Amino acid sequence: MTILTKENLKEELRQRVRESYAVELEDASADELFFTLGSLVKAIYNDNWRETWKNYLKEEQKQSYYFSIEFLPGKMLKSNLLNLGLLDLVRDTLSDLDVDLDDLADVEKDMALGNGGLGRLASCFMDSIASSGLPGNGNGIRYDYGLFKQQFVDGHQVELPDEWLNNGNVWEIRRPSKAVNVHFAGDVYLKENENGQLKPVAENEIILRAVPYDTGMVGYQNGIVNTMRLWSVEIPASEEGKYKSIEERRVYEDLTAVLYPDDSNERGRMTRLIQEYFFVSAGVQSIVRYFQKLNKPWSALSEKVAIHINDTHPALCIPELMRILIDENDVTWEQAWDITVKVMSYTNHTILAEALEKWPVYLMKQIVPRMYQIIEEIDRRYVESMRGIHPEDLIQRTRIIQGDQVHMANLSIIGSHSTNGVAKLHSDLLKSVVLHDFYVIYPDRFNNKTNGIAQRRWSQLANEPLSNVLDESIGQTWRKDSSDLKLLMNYQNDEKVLEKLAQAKHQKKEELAEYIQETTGITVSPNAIFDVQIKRLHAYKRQLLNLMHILKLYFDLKDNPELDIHPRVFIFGAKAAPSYTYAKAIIKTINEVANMINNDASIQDKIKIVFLPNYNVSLAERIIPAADVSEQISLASKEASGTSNMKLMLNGAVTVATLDGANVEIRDAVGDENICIFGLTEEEVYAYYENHEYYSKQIYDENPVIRRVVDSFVDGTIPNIGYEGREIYDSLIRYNDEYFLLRDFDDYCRAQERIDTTYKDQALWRKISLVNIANAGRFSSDDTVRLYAEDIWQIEPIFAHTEKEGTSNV
Ligand code: CR6
Repeated sequence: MTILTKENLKEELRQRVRESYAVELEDASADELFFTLGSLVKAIYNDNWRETWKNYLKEEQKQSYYFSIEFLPGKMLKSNLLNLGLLDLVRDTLSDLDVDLDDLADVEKDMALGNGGLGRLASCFMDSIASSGLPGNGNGIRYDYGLFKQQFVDGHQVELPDEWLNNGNVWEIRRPSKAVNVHFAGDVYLKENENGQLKPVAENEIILRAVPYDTGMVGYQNGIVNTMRLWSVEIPASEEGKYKSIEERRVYEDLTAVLYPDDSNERGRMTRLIQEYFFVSAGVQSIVRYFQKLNKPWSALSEKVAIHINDTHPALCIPELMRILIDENDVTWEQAWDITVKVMSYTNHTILAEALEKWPVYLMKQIVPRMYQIIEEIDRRYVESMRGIHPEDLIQRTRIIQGDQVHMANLSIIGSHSTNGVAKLHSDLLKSVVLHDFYVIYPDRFNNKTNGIAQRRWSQLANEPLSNVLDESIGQTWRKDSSDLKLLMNYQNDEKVLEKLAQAKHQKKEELAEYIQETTGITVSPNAIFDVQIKRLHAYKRQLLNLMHILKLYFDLKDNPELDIHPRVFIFGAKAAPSYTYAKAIIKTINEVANMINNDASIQDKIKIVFLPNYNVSLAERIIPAADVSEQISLASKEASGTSNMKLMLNGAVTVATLDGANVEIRDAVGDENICIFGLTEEEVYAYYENHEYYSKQIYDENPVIRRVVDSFVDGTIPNIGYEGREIYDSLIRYNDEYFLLRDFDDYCRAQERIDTTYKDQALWRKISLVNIANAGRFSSDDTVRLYAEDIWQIEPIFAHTEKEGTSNV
């Protein structure tokens, strides 16, 4: 073991490049260098990884397992280096070799095994759990293809496969010795065994092998390395003979090929259910196997293990643990149920009814017959236990099996000891509206855990200029403890610090402007306001409201070219689900409006629109540090939390927001004068629902500005759109504007005017921006996971190695 220096780092790299690729360091390609460096970094933390899990075992530490069908870590090289305390050393060493670390880091493909906020949150949690020294692990699926790559062809979204594994994945370790079998389908019936117990007997099952691929989750300079375990499917050797054709085999081999297969057809839905049971069963089996090593009675399981169900996709954890306990280990139903409820906890991430998962009974019976039998029994006992305590209609509304559907949220709540929402408002809405029935039954199970972000990635990695200014002004403690960002409040009136912050922002805007030029050919000025909306494309998030305001501005400028507005670049990043035609129509329309306005010389560059394709974690890292304005404009009550709002705030963007999701808490953190709030409140939205008094057509008829904007979608103003414009028009007028865009439009435009006026007063703007950075600390996922650990999982930080031991040895 030697202490790492530039010299021996170079030597290590030289040796490894020779061994792996038979070239000299100086001749290695970027790919070769990346993989060499990656494997060296892994070798550096492997000792700590082994130590960490051995310690857990030795100390019999209670561990939590975060089951999530999505993880979105993005690129890992720089974050691992940062967390190991090696970023500067490696950067300097490479620079001696004329290699730029950032170029090398770009070689890594984003690990994009998620759709959006939910998956990214899971990865922020992984980072924070390790960084807080908490014994917690991830459990998910190793998809061969990540979220599709988005391209625009003639303004339309086109989806291309994301072949992220093509060149291999340097971070993962395949562990065939830890593989387990997962059983699907077949006929399952109960038969008495020699001891008089009823046990399931299965015939004609399909057995698949789940092979884990482990990735180290490196804690921030604390010597802790936890595990994210992702499962991949294989055909077990014993089953080889069963498949008659390659096609038949292929169906099962492809099970973990893609993330979220299209669920609009039968085949897709089926695959999705198989995926859910696959990673749940494999994960729970491996946890139980670990527990058995401890030689404890089953009653101790909840003292050693906490399983978290991230949204309902892993809800089968509940019947699966029951199955293992009662079928395989002879635990009584009553005891098994008591253990299961203590072990499980659940997070709800949405109030949108269409996103609450339900499975048809016939499909469950077919694919996971034993799970279905156990769910039936859970349901039967639930109904029985509630009779006489609660009214029958309440029981019927909350039971798991209703008609021909299995309600996964109901299963998750009934089978766990904790249900939480992801922001204060969201958790309140769960209690008062969406899950009110359950709140009546289990008031003590409900709690809130406001989301957070891995602040190190979104400040130290993504925004070095800002980080340097922070170091110079408030010292370095914020790097470990983001609540120290508060110290920046002392510099609200310090011209020097304000100026340096502005320069840092300008530098990131220049970099983004360059990237925009390279990737889209659009020239934008870093002196313009960079106004950013980055998130999945969904009607409730109201990218269309943003576009409508842009069109209004455009018409204002056409009417009055001298209109004094500060130049603005509206930047979008958003993917639409492949089958979501309305969202795709909005993408096409934004792209066509962009073409129209960007090429209209009479606008004199006062407005530019840039829709950057393929929004992902890496692109977010470019955009967020350069943003002046953060658009968080969902209809109040619809966005459970949002997390880009937190990342943008941390980088000094000023938020234009409805009082939705975590925006409410951002407002509380910075005060009304440092955020631009507009629009209906959640109470007002619900009042409309109750009174049925919303008529978008009336607003349209009475408001000429709105009429002009809405008409432009269908009257030929915007070139090259056809049915897309009609679809948008119809959604607003014919179908009565489900997300109240017309109602919020005027207020939104006023908010945008406030942004314009404030930006022109640079002294004021800079101060507001500073206040946002200074108050972002409370949205650190370090704090969020600590609360999960204390309130829900009941796990404790382990004794961490000292910094030296943990980070700088090879
Ligand atoms: N789409 C919420 O909509 C929240 C994340 C993470 C979402 C979003 O507001 O910030 O989860 N919900 O909690 C789901 O995925 C179901 C999301 O990402």
